[in-house]
Amino acid sequence: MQQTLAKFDIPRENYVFVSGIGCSSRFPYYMNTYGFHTIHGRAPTIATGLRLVNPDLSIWVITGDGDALSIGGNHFIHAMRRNLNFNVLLVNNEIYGLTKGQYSPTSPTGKVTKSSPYGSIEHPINPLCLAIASEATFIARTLDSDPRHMSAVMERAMRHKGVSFIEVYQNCIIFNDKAHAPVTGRDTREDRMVYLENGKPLVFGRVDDKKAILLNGLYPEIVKFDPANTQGLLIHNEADPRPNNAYLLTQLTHPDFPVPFGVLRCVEKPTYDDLMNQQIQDVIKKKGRGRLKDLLYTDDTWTVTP
Ligand SMILES: Cc1ncc(C[n+]2csc(CCOP(=O)(O)OP(=O)(O)O)c2C)c(N)n1
Ligand code: SF4
Repeated sequence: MQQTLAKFDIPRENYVFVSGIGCSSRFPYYMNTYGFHTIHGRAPTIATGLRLVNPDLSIWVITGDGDALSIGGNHFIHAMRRNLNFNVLLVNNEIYGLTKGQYSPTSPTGKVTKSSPYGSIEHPINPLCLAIASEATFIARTLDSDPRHMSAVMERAMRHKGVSFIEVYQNCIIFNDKAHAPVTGRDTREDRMVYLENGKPLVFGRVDDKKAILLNGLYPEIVKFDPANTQGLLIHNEADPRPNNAYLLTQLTHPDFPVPFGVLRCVEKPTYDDLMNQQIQDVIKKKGRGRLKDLLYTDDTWTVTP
C-alpha cells in the first residue's frame, strides 16, 4: 500500500484509512496518514460521512471477512450499491483472527474451528459475488504473496471514480495457515489461478497444457487452449456495463474452476457524492439556502386527534 500511494501526487494529510475491528483493521496504525480505527463492521459508514463532507480526501476502508460480512454485512452492501467514491480492501483470511480462530462467513463448509468443532455446516459467502450483486462499479481480487499484482490492483482502484472493492486472499499463519494454498500454492497455482487480462481469453495451466474457459450457453466449461481457434471462448470484458460477465467470473471457484485474479469489473456510473452535491445545488437554486434552525422549529407536519 505504501508503495502504491507513493505513485500518487497526493499529500499524506489527504489520505484517510478507516477500519473496523479485527487484526486486519489495525491497518491504519501502519500508515503515516490520517486514520480511524472505528466500530466493528461500521467502517463504510464512517467513510460515507467523511466522503460526503470532504471531497478532497482519498479514502480507504480496510476490513476483514468477519468485520465486513458478519456484523458489517448490511453496511457493506449499501456502500457497494451507492457507488460512493472510496476504496474498500477486504483482507480475507477465512477466519476471525483477532478473537483467536472462530469460523467466519467465508470459511468453507466443513471447516473445523473453535466455534465449529465438528465442521462448519454453513455455505460460505463469496465476497466478490456480494459486491457484484450490489452492482459495485469496480471489483477485483489479488493475493498476499504477489505484492506486484496487489500494488497494480490497488493503483487501478485508486484511479477509479466510484466505489472500488478489492478482495485480498490473505494467509493467517496462526489460526488458518495455508487456507488459500489449494488455489495459490506454489504447486497448484498454475492450474488453479487465472490472471485476468482485459480483451483476452481466460488462459491458465502449465506451459505444456494450456487451458481456457469456453462459454456454453450461460455456463463456463474448461477446454484445451488453442491460440489458433478462440471461437466460443470467454473473452474478458471488464468494462461491460451489464453485471452478467462479472457475476459469471465470481462463479469460477475452486475446485471446479480456476479462480480469477485481477480486475473483474471497472465501469463508470454517477457517484453518490456527486449526485448528492448536485441535488443540494438544485434545491438551493429553487428554494434558496435553508437554515438548520428553521428546520428544527418548523410547524408540526401532522395533527394528532384525541
Ligand atoms: C460488537 C462486537 N462484536 C464482536 C466483537 C468481537 N470481534 C472482534 S474482531 C472479530 C472478528 C474479526 O474477524 P475478521 O474481520 O475476519 O478480522 P481478522 O482478525 O481475521 O483480520 C470479532 C467477532 C467486537 N469486537 N465487537
Ligand atoms: S496471522 Fe492471523 S492472528 Fe496473526 S495478526 Fe494475522 S490475522 Fe491476526
